[in-house]
Amino acid sequence: MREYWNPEMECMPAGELRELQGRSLRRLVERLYDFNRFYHDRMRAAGVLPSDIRSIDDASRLPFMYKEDLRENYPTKMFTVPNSEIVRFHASSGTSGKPTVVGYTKGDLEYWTEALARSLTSIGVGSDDVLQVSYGYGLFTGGLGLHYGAERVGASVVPSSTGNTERQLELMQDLDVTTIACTPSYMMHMNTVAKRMGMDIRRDTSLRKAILGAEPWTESMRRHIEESTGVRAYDIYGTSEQAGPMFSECAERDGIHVGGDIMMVEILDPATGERLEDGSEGEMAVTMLKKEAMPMVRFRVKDVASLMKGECACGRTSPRLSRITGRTDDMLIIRGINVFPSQIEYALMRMPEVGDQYMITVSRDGDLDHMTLQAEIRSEAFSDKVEDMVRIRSRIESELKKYLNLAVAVELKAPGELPRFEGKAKRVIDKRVY
Ligand code: DLL
Repeated sequence: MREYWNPEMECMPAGELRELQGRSLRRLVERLYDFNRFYHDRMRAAGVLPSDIRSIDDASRLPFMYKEDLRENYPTKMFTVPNSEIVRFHASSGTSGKPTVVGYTKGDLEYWTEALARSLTSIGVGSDDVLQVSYGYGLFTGGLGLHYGAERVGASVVPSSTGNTERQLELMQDLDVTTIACTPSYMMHMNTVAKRMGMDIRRDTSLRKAILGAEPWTESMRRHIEESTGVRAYDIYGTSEQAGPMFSECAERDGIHVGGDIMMVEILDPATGERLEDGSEGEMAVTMLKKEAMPMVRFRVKDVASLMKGECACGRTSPRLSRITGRTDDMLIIRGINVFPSQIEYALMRMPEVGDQYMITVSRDGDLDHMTLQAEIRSEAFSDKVEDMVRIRSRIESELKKYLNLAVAVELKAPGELPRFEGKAKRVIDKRVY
């Protein structure tokens, strides 16, 4: 079993890494300035030229990028390579009706897979392991990302994707799965279903490790999962704009190791955009140093975390990220699917029967997340006939399913029935306890 996948990069002295990052950043910025109208204009507006970027310390002179920029340039105007070089697309929820589309060149798939090979090796997953990938395959990056990373380290992959939990558990048992990759809530759900089937994951399977991410979770959830299933659980992080899942904790489980040659992380004061010191919590901005198709420079991820001080006992010198403790925007993650309240509003606004007032409640029933939407009906559309109301409700439910790719239970309300707000409207109640 290898200790490090890429010791040269993972254990590079800090000074050398900064130099490498500086060179990569300079190259990236030169390319963007010359070949992409968006970046060119942004840099000019900020009064910065590629020649101003001499080292990584100059990064703070570069303008930020936001998710809204991706939306405005939907679907591919941010791409900096010809279409012939794109070999894959993924997509994630946008803040309104359209998703964010991410394109990948062969080179992008390469650094993504490399990042995952490093992460899996650091967790101790290798050719003796059978890895069940229970993240969704498809437009979501979790399934295919873990899949190729696991193949790269020589693990045997069970590409079971999400759903059909009983069958997944049978496969886990029959194929001697040692490691699972899924969301923490799906891990808990699997355990509940296993119990229902008379199966004890600890006793009846070879599962010993779980690579969990794609949604917020906490140390108490980790303890709960470990105590109830006997696995050792590791945190893995990434976003589709970065490529997908990429960086994880190592066996020490003392922070998420970020491949500094691949991604530069800054922690910012969300209000001022000023860079904060290591150890302070703030909003992440990431610069993808190797990304080709759709570069990200100082992209405001909206996740809240800190960069950890000191070095990890595992010997890797790479920067370490704390757990993600929250977000600076209102994005919800429900069953691993990102949902912006603005998307719901956008979908509702297009339905003539629906009024202006709505309320979203998210709860956890057992281990699964549920979303309920209460929506006021316009007086013109309101009817005493139950069948009319049922028809409207089903239509709203199916429209929301189409927009969000998520089942939402809808409750119709009479005009004036929902609370009004004098100040800022509070339209989301999240009752989940992490
Ligand atoms: O969730 C990629 C991923 C797949 C990560 C599988 C890990 C495992 P998106 O759908 O773009 O990509 O969602 C990204 O999910 O900005 C965070 O808010 C949240 N998130 C991801 N990992 C974690 C984590 C994938 N370990 C958004 N802890 C991010 C907390 C996480 N939040």
